[in-house]
Amino acid sequence: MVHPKIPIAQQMLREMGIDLWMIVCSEASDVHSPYLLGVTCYSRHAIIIPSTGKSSVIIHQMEGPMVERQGTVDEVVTYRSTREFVDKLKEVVLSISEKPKIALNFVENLYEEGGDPINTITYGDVLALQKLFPGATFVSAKEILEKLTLTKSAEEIRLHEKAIEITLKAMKAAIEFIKSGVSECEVAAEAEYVMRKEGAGTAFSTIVASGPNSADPHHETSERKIGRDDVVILDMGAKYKLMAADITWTVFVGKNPPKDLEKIYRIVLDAKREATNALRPGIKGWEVDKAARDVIYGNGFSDEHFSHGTGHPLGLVVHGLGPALTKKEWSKRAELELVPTMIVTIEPGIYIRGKYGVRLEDDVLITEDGRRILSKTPDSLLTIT
Ligand SMILES: [Mn+2]
Repeated sequence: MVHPKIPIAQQMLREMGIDLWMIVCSEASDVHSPYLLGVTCYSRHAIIIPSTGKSSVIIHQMEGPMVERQGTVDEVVTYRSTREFVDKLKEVVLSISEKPKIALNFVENLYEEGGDPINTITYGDVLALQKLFPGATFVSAKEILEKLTLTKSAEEIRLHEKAIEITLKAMKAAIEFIKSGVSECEVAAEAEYVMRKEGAGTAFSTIVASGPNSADPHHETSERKIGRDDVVILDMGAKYKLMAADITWTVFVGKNPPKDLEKIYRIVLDAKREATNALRPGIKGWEVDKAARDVIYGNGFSDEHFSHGTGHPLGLVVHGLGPALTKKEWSKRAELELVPTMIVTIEPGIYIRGKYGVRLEDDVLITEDGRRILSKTPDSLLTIT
């Protein structure tokens, strides 16, 4: 069966007066390729979706059969040489139009508007396409990709739920593995081993941040050995059939967590609850962020301690398209509204430089009348003895 979202893309192409949408990539550099083909391909290939008529992919003969078995595009055209790739690409595109208007996966005004996850076509590809199709005009496929990936089908929601279920299993296994003397990377390996065994991959490289490292929100997991009285932040996400999870827990190694740490944990928990309760269709990204930030400000902390946004949409990549759940001053996308069937993360944190940090992150589905929490952190600080 042709991918159910291809007819939606074609409808949009017609409305926008665009002749075709092309995804061209190699080495699995564009996640929208496996999304539409149903399988990850590494050779150079071009997916071509015309505004009317048959979708096709031009792909190396080595990968053609597996794409054909997926059956998500109408036609699989195979090539053997680079010369043949070019010839067949020209043939397919020029049969659609002599002077085609082509949508590509890039974003205009990238630094102002954001949208990094879809800004995947390389400058080299663009130069090659301009040379091949001198009569063509190239426009951004941003709107199409937003429409296709921001909101989820029932099946896609089910896959996200499965990714979340696997992530929670991995989280629990990793926490059970933590003891004084094991390194951050050993804990991360334990989590990722569980994800692999459960049929998933990783949506991003697992973050295990211990002791003072936990004060860096995006700490790069190191060989540091975890010791007694360390705070440990674990931020991980499985990717199951391209759908991601993103979950963060914070734990303490030792019997007696300091009182100020327990207090911070409760504040972050309160901030997470307030932001989660604010979630509903129509609310703007910054309004959700404000609900969390007000709790954190109200307890004497500032943007210096909570240096990132409250959350983000979960897409085909971890930081998906659409509304940013952050301050208006920090992103234009914070003005965008939440819509039903989106999945967002809620992940407030407080970081005390040189000391420790606390971050708690859940994944939440936006429903027609509110929200459904898909993953939930523990209600109190877990202590590992
Ligand atoms: Mn996240």
